[in-house]
This record gives sequence, structure tokens and C-alpha cells, in this order.
Amino acid sequence: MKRVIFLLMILTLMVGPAWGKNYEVTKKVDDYTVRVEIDKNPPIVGENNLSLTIKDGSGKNITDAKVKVEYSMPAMPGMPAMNYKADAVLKGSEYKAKVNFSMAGSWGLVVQITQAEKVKKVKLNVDVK
Ligand SMILES: [Cu+2]
Repeated sequence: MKRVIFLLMILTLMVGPAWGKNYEVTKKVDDYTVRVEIDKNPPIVGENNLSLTIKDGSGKNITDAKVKVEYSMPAMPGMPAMNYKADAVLKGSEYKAKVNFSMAGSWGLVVQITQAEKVKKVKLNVDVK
């Protein structure tokens, strides 16, 4: 038992710095604050889980918006431009979406928030490994 605990401690030390640390970016659009979290840091080729928290000017969570995530990579030698879309689904006070990056490199992400027929967009770049 002692040995198991010791091994767990070593393991924790080894993976420690990256463990439980999500990729996180906070952006402002108009009076909204949008926090984008990805469960992989750095984001990886394949499936990544995105969590979005949207707060209004008074710090209240927005939960009545339609949220979509568009992600794309511009064309490069031997590869046409790639564009994908994912609908985010509200869970509690967070919007969740799955994004599937098909290759490593720089991807552009656009979070589109539609509320009361107004559209707000948050743009960011992620470096996928
Ligand atoms: Cu590419």
C-alpha cells in the first residue's frame, strides 16, 4: 500500500504541471465576457471538449442564447480550406460543444452567440498539437 501511494506521488509530480489545467481564454464582445475552455492543453488532433461561459455586463450568466462554434483552417499546400461547425448545448450555466480538429496547426475559432436576434462573435486562434 505504501509503495502504491509512493508511486502515485511520483506520477502526480511527473504529470502535475499539465494536470487538470485546461486551455482557457477570456474575451470581451460588447458588454459580454466569454470564457472559452478546452479540456486539452494544448488542444489535440481529434476530439476536444469545449465549455463556454457567457456573462453579461452585470456578471450574470447568459443561458438563453443560441451558441455555435465554427472552426476552420485556411488552405495550405496540398490541403484545401477546412470549415466545420458545432452547435453548443447548454448544460447548467455552461455551453458545451465538441470540436474535432482534423490536423495539427493553427485553427481559427469563432463562437457565435445569438440572443434576441442579435449576433455576437468571438474570435480566437488555437494551436493544435
Ligand atoms: Cu491544414
